[in-house]
Amino acid sequence: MSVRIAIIGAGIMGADHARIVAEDLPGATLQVVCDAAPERARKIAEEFGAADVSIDPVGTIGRGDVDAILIASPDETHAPLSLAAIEAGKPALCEKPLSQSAKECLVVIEAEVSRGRQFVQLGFMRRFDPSYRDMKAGLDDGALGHAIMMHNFHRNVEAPANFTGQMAITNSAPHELDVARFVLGADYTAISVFQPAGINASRTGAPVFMVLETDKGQLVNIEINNNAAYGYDVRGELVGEKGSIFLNAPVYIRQNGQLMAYERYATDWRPRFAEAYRLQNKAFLNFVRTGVFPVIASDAWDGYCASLAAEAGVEALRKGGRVTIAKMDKPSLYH
Ligand code: ISE
Repeated sequence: MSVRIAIIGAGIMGADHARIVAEDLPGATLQVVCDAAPERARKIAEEFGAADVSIDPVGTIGRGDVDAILIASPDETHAPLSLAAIEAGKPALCEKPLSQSAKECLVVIEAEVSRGRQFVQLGFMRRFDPSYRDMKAGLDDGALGHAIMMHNFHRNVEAPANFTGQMAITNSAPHELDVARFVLGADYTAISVFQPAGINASRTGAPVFMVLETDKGQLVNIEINNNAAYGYDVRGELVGEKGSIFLNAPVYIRQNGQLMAYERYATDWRPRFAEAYRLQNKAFLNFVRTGVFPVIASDAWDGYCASLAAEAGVEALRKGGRVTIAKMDKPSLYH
């Protein structure tokens, strides 16, 4: 029987997930599209053939004709709706971040622990991206030797109007905070955050530069530049004692003209990570079917670790200097 999925939130990511479920996920049905704005829900539902629409997220989660939830509503609703899914006993794929507060992530963790199973898969889709996957495999097979540094660049064309300065750390950087921790198999112990001199730091999407230290002694740097102007550009390099691995973005053509060769950048993250989203959602469908949590996916514990590092980053930005990161002991539910 087809798995009936409800999508909560019909914004950019909700629409993209609706497309994937409707067109690229055999065995899943787009059952309900729910959004606070009914016309937005209706538009996406009509475009991708959903059976119904709603403006009530918790009511949608509880419906008898819904088997699994995809949460793509604004950041501050992620944890409360994840809790509602756990309460209803339904698996949820929740967009990142799980919460902007590590304390709130712990509430989700406690809810899963008290039920003795995992329900929430987190949408840190880069773990499914083939370039990060191969980077991790290159490290794990020993070819690089011990990993010592990881460089990360995350650039958007233009920050959305609702983006505050801090959101570079709490909304954009969690991708790198999660994927670097995943690739290195390490945890963060401290973070320092810098901004270039002479910029208006409160400006929407002002650049931020972070340096993290891990419990294996590695250094991880992350540049977030949400107003890079020229294109969506995510780069990374993992440096080991015996070599290094660069990420390549999928680029299918190189154009020549006017004595120049050039490649096109995407306008945002969806084309760059299209395959990662597809594989992530496929893994979620398998999780719903089998109850076995996907080995490489992020879970509520990973969401907590990313939020803890982001919170420390916000503090480091505010007061300057280095902030240590101390996490709780990991409950045995999470591997
Ligand atoms: C956004 O929320 C995302 O999730 C994108 O993947 C990222 O590139 C962007 O910077 C974030 O703000």
